[in-house]
Order: sequence, then C-alpha cells, then structure tokens
Amino acid sequence: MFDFLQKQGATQELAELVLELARAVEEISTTIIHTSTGKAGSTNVYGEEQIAMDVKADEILGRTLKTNPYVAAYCSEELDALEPASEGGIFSVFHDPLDGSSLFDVNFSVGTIVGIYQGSNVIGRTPREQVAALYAVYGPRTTLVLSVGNGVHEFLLTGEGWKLTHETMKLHGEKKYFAPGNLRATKDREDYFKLVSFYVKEQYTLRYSGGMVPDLNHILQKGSGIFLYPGMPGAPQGKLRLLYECGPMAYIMEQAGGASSDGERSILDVEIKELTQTTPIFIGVKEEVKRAEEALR
Ligand code: P6P
Repeated sequence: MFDFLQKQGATQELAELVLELARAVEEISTTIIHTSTGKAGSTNVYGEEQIAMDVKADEILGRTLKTNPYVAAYCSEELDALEPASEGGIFSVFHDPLDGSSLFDVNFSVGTIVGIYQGSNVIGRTPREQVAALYAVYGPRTTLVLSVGNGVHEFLLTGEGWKLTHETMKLHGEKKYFAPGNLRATKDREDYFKLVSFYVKEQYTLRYSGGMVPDLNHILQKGSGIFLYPGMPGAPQGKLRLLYECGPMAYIMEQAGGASSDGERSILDVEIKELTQTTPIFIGVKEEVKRAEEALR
C-alpha cells in the first residue's frame, strides 16, 4: 500500500499516516468481532447515545493519531474539541470512527470515515482543501476506499494484509439507484416528496441501509446512483456532519467523477465554520445531483 500511495503522488508523511490509519481500521475490524452490541452509557456531543463499539473505535483511532509525529491535531464525531497531537505535526485529521453505529446491533455493515487536511486549523477553510480522504466498510469483508488526490482506489483486508482490488474507480451512471435518506422530511417538504415519487415512477432501484458508508460505497462500486439526506423544518441543515462525514465522502465521490451538493454548491466548497457543523447532502452521479439540486432548491 505504501508504494502504491507514493506512486499516486502522496508524500512520504501522508503515505505513512494513511498506512497507520489502515492499521487502525484493521484493529477496529478485529475488535468489532469481540465487542458486545451494548450501549456505552454515555452520549456524544450531539446528544446521541454511544454504543461500546463507538467508544472503542474512537479510542483506537485516537491512540493512533495522538502519537503520530505527522499529526498536529485531530477531532472526531465522538469528541467535543480539537485534540492536540504532535508538536511540529503537519496534518489535522477528522473522523467518524464508527458511522452507522445504530445498525451495529442488527449486524448491518458499518464504517469509518476520515478526512485529512494540511495544517492544524480548518475553521474558515473548505473540504476542498483535504489532501486525502478514506472510508472503511466493515461488512462481510473489510474494505478500505481512499484517495490522495489522484483517483479513488479500493483495498481488501486479507489474511496477508491489504490487497489492491480496484484502481481508479469511476462513476458511469448506467443504472438508476436511489438512496433517499431522511424520508420523514417528505411530510413537510412537498419538493422532496415529488422527487422521491419521481424515482419511484421512473423505477429507480432503492438501495438504502441507513449507513452512509455502505450506502455511498454501493454507488461507488456500482458506478451509479444518488444518495440524499436533505434538511427539513426544525433541522434545515440536515443531520450529517460536514467535517466527519460529508466532506471526506464528497472528496472521494468527486475524485471518482461524481458530484456532491448542499443544494447550492459542492460540499467541497462549503465554508467550515465550526467542528460540529451539519449540512444537507446530495451526492453521486453528476446528472442525478443536478436533478436533486433543481428539485430541492
Ligand atoms: P436516518 C448513521 O446514523 C448516519 O449518521 C449515517 O450513516 C446515515 O446515512 C444516516 O445517519 C441515517 O439517518 O435518519 O435514516 O437514521
């Protein structure tokens, strides 16, 4: 993986950091097998109840980043403030350690999402400034999908380590899939109700698990589809986090020739105003994102 990353143009430091994150993903994937589905008895900064695996995944990634010489600071969906790491570190790292943890007890696929920036402060910047992003899918197989700014590539965790399984993945839009998140919003949003009705009438295939990582991985693997998580009255900025979920996933999807939007602009161009910021998101095949932007403007 290290040589491949350098071939993709990653600096030595970035390649080493991604390798460390891959090792943390491997540890999370092993820990998942041995961890109960029970609650941790705590809540995160969003007031969401944590499960034991949320806390363990956050600890594994925290331990990896805290001691990494290239990491200046990091933060996660489970933390409420930026954690300082190494003096002289050159990257800041933002992650959702266990995305979709509400699905853990029913044994659906869950994931880890990571976005990497140069420098230690991201406030006032945009996700377009990420230098790398990756996500892991903990499913029947553990896979790692990453970009260091030169296309999107997938690795499979095997008994002998990570094996490159897809190089330069691209969206082509040949099949019609839709992943309509926050369907409850159709109650108050006639525009979203009409768009979902369009997908149904046009016989799009529904692929929605409730986990952003497997749902977007489906779009990337099939090369087609649209994932939506719009806002609604009472939550106009939706629920998905810009730094920990939408920014890294938009970086990857746009590197694969797809598009993303908050309804007005690419997710990559949304200004980061605070660490806990959420955003509506439409992401996938360019033409479908444009349709959603027009329908939900
Ligand atoms: P809903 C999981 O909790 C998550 O953060 C994303 O992974 C997923 O896309 C979304 O929330 C699902 O939300 O409202 O359908 O449960």
